Amino acid sequence: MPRALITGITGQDGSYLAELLLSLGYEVHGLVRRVALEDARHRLSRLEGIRDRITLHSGSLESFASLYRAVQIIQPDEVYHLAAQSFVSYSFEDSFSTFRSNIDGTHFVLESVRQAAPHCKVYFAGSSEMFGNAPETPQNEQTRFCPRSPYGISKLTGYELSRNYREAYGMFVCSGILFNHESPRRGYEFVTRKITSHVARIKQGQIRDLPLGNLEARRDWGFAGDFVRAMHMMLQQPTPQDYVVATGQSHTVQEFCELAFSHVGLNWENHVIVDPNFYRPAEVFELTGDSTKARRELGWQPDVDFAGLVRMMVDADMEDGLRASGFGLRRE
Ligand code: G4F
Repeated sequence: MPRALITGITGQDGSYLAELLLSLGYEVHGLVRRVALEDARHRLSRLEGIRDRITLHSGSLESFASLYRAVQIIQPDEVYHLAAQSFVSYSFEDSFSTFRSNIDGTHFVLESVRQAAPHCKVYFAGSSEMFGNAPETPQNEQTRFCPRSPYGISKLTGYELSRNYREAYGMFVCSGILFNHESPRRGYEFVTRKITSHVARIKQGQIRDLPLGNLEARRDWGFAGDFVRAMHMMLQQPTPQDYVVATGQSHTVQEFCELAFSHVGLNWENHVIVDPNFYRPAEVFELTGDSTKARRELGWQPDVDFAGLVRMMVDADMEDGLRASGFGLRRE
């Protein structure tokens, strides 16, 4: 039975990936912060359905010793390094801690594997934010990186570290350059979940408005459940390589709003307020991915399209709202 260690297992991607690996017969281990183990109800909520089938280990991206210990004890065949400070806006507020978690954390994971389990394969979660304001659209593996945030810089450094460990030590390390991927498990700070959770609360009469920043920003949004399949596929290839993973279709924040509001019979223009507080010091205006290589070499393709994703997220937030207010329970 293959053994996998997932850092960031409590997050959106970590939870989908853990479910996928379990379904493929893996023994799944996750690295979580000690506080998460102490507050399991909230912090492990995404793992609810699989909690008794995975093994959690306490550790932190800030501690080489804890990562090394976990890798040495588990002796994984595959490590998926997903843990990070992943909110771009916050990286402008505290670039120092973003660099510590995302750069040192990645370095610690790579070095732990090199020392304690050198034959283990490693997946590094790169990001389309590394492209920033790229000189071409769509972006592929050859496009020049031009990050526009401390987060993008930190991910680019992690990507270069991964490449260097692959070349210098012959390790099997792949970076996935994933474009935006969303789901009902997305954190509320990201624009898609912010929109769908507000739409549900507006529809259910709890609030009136949705304050947003740049409505013109354009992103290539896919479904996280589709994207974690690509992570696993990369580590099953004969040689380690980096891949862009994206739907190839991009939409503006405004288009996301239009679709989300209209799905529940509302007009977005009656509720969305542009609030300059949500603008970023430096914006990435457009990201659209060209995942030809992943489609050709991995045989990967997404199942959920943009409209399906928006509907899935709004429906889940509507259901959550009804359940919280008791309507859902009464209806059952
Ligand atoms: O949802 P976002 O915060 O995601 P962003 O910055 O594109 O980054 C996400 O995707 C990356 C690529 O996969 C990941 F690496 C990263 O970790 C994260 O998951 O913002 C999307 C766009 C931005 O252009 C932002 O300026 O939406 C715009 N936006 C407009 N109003 C807003 C808001 N973003 C947020 N979070 N909140 C707003 O009110």
